[in-house]
Amino acid sequence: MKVTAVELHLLAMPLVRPFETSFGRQTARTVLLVRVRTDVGDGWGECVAMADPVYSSEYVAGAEAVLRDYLAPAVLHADEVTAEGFAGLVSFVIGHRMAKAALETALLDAELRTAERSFGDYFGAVRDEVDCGVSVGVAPSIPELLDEVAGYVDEGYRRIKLKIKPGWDIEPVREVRELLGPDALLQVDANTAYDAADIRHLRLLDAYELLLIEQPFVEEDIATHIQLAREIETPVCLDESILGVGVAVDAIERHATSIINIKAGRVGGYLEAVRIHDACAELGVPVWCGGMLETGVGRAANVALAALENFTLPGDTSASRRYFAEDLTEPFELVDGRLRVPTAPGSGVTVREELLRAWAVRAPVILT
Ligand code: OSB
Ligand code: MG
Repeated sequence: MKVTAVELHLLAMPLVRPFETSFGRQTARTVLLVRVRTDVGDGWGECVAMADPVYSSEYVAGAEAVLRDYLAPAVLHADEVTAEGFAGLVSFVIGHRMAKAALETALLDAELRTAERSFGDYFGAVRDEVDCGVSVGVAPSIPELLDEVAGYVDEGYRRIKLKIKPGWDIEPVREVRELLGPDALLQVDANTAYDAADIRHLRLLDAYELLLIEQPFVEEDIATHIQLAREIETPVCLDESILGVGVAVDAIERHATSIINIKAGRVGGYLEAVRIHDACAELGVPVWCGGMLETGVGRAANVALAALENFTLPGDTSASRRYFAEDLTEPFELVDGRLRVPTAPGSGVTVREELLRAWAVRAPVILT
């Protein structure tokens, strides 16, 4: 197809409750959306970069600059563009995976809408609904944490993930395990807040039958994850470290991780995400779908990805209302702890253009 325009939409959407992690506290989601206009139709992609470079080095203003100055011109100057050819077209740009993922997804959406094929069908989905978990931020106090968790349990979430950091780890885990009972699925995510000196302390988590501990150490430090995995019974799961299929296979083979969190944005797009899924399946390593507080645009694609065979653990694919009072698309609603995989062409969801305007931080940048 021929790309005729790339639009960059910048929105601010209030979160229904603040989300606090070891790297900071967010009260709103700054969302960068990409729309491609092509000779066969339009497509949307959501950039998962956050407002500040605190989860990874990418951030919204940086992603916007790379899209505007490098990625959009590359697709606008090409005579023929396909989602599958996109990575090759922009391989001269190092990194900036979240920016690349957003544009690749928009291209794929345009392509599949034209072909009348859904993301799920294209990725290789084997189920029509996916088990959902919920990621629970650091709370102001233990009673408030227990209240929040109890609310999610009532809503039907099939797995709870607690954000942890030094000073907020063993006690909240102990209390939540007591609230949930021994059989409930419970895991923790440290977002790189610990270092090798904390290994003895982290071993205290073994008392609580956790599904996994996610990314305790900085993203480039595979060695300390290997050391922890040797010394702890709780499975170690990498998030931030996994930037592509090569790193994933390497980390698995070196026993740094035995479960992988797949986020398409972090690895450069859904095509790479599927490759990681396939490689993990071959190695017998289960995966689950991570989240980045996406709107319905990104959530639709995540849910389709989570419907692949080897996504055997519930994902951070929560319902729209866990994040936003009103979603940018038709809302994703939990039924019996699951979300339905969209079946309409492309992402299967429709952007509500009046909300796009209502929540805009500035007029869209239109590149031609
Ligand atoms: O580490 O998984 C993470 C949100 C923003 C950035 C990083 C992470 C998260 C979450 C929330 O844990 C996942 C979600 O509900 O979208
Ligand atoms: Mg994480």
